[in-house]
Amino acid sequence: MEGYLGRKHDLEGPNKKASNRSWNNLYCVLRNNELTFYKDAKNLAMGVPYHGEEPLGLRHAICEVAADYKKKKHVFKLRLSNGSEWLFHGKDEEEMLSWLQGVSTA
Ligand code: I3P
Repeated sequence: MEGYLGRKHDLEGPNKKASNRSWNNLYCVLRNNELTFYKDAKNLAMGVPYHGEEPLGLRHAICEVAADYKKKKHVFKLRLSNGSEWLFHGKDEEEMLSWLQGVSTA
């Protein structure tokens, strides 16, 4: 699946806050157990990931509704096996839940 989500990097590793903590609206692509980010669909077509980032490997990742994050609605949290954590913001509940399901079953 693919589409736009807001993204915030919360933790870089266990108990280590990410340095860049701002929200970005990114074109997200879920394929082959990996989540890759692009500035937009055009950059996906050109194969140019956002800021040259490596894809996030979802093996052993944990994904759940971010019930403790109160500043926005429709946010889910992704914790990777290396301890890094990311927040994702969908435009509505349905979009958030479909990504949550997709990422959980990746
Ligand atoms: C961050 C930005 C984020 C904010 C974060 C700030 O500043 O305002 O929106 O997260 O707060 O550090 P900057 O863009 O200058 O990097 P929230 O929207 O969740 O508040 P935080 O450090 O408390 O996570």
